[in-house]
Amino acid sequence: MTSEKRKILVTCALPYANGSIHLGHLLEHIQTDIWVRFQRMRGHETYFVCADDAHGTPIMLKAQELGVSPEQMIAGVREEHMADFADFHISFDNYHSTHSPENEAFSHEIYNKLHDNGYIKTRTISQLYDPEKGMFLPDRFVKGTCPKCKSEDENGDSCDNCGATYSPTEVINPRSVVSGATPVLRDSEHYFFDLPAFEQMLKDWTRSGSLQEEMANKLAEWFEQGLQQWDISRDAPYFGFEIPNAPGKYFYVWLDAPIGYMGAFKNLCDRENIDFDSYWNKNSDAELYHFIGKDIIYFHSLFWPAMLEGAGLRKPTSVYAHGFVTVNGAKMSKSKGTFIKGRTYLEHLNPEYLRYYYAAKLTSRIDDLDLNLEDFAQRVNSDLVGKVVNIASRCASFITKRFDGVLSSTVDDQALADEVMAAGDKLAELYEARDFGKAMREIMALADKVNEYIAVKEPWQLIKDESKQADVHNICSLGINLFRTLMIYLKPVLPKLAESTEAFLNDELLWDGHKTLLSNHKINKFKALMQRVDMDKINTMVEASKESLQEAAKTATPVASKTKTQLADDPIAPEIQFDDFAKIDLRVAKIVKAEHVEKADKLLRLELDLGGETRQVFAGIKSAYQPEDLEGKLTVMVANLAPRKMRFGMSEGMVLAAGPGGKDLWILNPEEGAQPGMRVK
Ligand code: NOT
Ligand code: ZN
Repeated sequence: MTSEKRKILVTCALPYANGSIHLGHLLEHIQTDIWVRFQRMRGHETYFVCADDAHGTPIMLKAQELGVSPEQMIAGVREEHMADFADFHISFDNYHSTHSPENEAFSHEIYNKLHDNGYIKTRTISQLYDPEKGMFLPDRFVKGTCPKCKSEDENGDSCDNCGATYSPTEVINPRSVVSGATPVLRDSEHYFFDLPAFEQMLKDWTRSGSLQEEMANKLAEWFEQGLQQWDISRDAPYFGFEIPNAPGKYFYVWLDAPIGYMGAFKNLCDRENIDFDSYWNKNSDAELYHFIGKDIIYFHSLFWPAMLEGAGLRKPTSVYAHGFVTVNGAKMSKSKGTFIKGRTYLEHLNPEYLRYYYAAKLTSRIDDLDLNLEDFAQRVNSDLVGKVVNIASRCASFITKRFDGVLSSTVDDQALADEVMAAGDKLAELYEARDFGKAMREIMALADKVNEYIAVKEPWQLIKDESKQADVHNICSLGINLFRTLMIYLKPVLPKLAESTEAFLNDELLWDGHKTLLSNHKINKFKALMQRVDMDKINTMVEASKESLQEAAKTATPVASKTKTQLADDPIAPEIQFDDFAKIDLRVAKIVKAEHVEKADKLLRLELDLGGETRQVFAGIKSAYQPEDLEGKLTVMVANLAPRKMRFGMSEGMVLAAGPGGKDLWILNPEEGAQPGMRVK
C-alpha cells in the first residue's frame, strides 16, 4: 500500500482572527493533524496548511473598539493561535493569514476569471444602514422587536423567543448594535456570483467524489430547494480586499476565506520551492482535502467548488465534515466553565490526553462528539497509562538491570507477535478512512492481549529462579517489542509520547517498522512516559474557565475582551429549576458609601448596609454613575455569593443592574419603604 507515493494537500477551516482557540476548534485541528501525520508516516508527500481568517465586519469593529488597527489586532491574534496550535502539536507546514499579498493576488485572479467568464452579476439591493456610524449593517448587528411574536431585543435575522427567521428589514423598532442609532434603508449596488450556473457540475461532483453520505444528502436537499446567486460584495468601510474595478466595494469575507487555502499554500511553495501549480491546475494528480465543521458545508461544497470550476482550477478531492464538541453532554458554556480555551487547557493538562480522547471518539461521520470530563480522565488513565505504557514499565527494568539493556533475539510467542504486527494493514485502512475511534479500540484490544501475556508469564516470579533467566529475557523483550509496535500505531495521535518512546527504545518509529521486531538491540533506561490524569486538575481547569470570563469583562486585552457584539451574542442562561433559583439570597441593600478605585477603569467600591451588616462590593458601574449620586440609594444585591478576591480587595457580593452596558446601565432601585436587609422575593 505504501508503495505508490501520493501528493496530498490538506487544510483545516481558518479560525477567525478575533477570538481564542477553544476545545471546539481543536477537535478539527487534532483530527486533521492525526490524518496528516499518518499520511506522512506512510511516505506520502503531504502538506498541511491553515491560516487566520482575518477579514470582515466583526474584526473591523473589534479592532476599532480596542483602539488598534485591524492589521495590529490580527497580527497579535495570529501569534496567539500559532502558539496554541504548536503546543497541541498540530504540525502545520504553514500557518498564514487571509490578509496576505498571496491571497489578494489569487482573489483578484479568480474574481477576474469568474467575471470574464460571465459568472459575476450586479444588482441594486436595499439594506439597513447605520446613519450614525456610516455603514451598512450585517444582520447580526441589527436588533429589535420580533415581527412574529413581538419579543423585544431579538436578533436582526432570527428570534430566540419563537424561533422565527426573517429579514432585518422586517424587524420592528430596529436599532444598530454598533451605535444604537435607528437604521435606515439604503440602496447599493452588489456583486453576485452565479452559483445556479454550476448546478449540473456540482451534482456530478457530489456523485463522483468521495463525499460523506450525510454531506451528499445535505447537498441533495439544497439542490431541491434551488441554488441562489451569492452576494459577494460589501460596501466600504470594510476590512478586506477591494474588488477590481469597483471602487468602494470589497470582497465579502467568505469569498477570500477559501482562497486563503491557496494563499497559505503558495506562501509555503515560495519558501520551499514546491510546484504550486501541480497541486491546483485542472488536471492535477494531487489530492486536495478540506477538513471542516458541519456548519460550513455550504461554503465548501457549493460555493468553493463552483468558484474553482469557474476559474478553471481543480476541485477538492473531498471535503470532510465533523460534528460539534459538547462538554459533559451539553453545549460548551461560559458560565459552567466548559467553554475551555486551548491555552487554559494547556495550563493544566497534557495536550496528548485530549488528542487521544478525541481520537478515541472520532468516526468518519458528522456526529457530534461529547467530551465527558470524567470519562476523559478514566479513558486516558485506563488506556494510555494502564494499558500501553504499562507494558513498557512492567518489562523495562528487567532488561536494563539483568540483561544489560539488550533485547533478546528469541521470540517467545510468535503467534502473539504475528497478531500484533499483522494489525498494521487494518489499522492503516482505519486511519485512512478517519475511523480513528475504531483504530484506537483495535490498538487497545492488542494492548490488552500483550498485558495478559505478561500477566500469565509472570516474569517477576520467574526471575527468582536461576534456571529461568533466559525466559525472563525473552518474555520482557517481546513485551518491549510489542510496546514498540503499538507505539508505531499510536504515533499519529501521540507524537510526543512517540518521541520519548524513540529515545527510550533507541529506535525511530516508522510505519513499516510494525512488520519487524528489534532483536539483539540495546535500549535505554526507562523513565516514566506519561502521568495519570488528575481529576483535580480538570476541576481547576473548569474553575479557571469560569474565571477567565469575569477577567475578560474586566480587562480589555485584544483577544480576551468582550465586545459589544459579543455581549449581544451572549448565550441566554439555560433554564434552571426552582431549587437553583432558591439558592440565590437577594437582599435590599443601602449604598452607604461609594468611591472610585485607583487604577480601575470600570469599578466603583461600594459599602453596602444589609441592615446591621456592612459589605464591600466592587461593581462594574463606573461608566454609568458618579459615586456621589449613589450614596444613600437602595439597591438589590446577591448576598450569599462567595467572596471573591480581586486585585483591589475582597468583593463580598454583587449588586444587580440592568442594561447593555456603558452609560446605559441602571442599578435596581427598590421603592422607598423597603428596608436594608429585606429579602427580595
Ligand atoms: N472562519 C470560518 C469559520 O467558520 C472558516 C473559514 C474557512 C475558509 O470559522 N473557508 N472557506 N470556505
Ligand atoms: Zn419571535
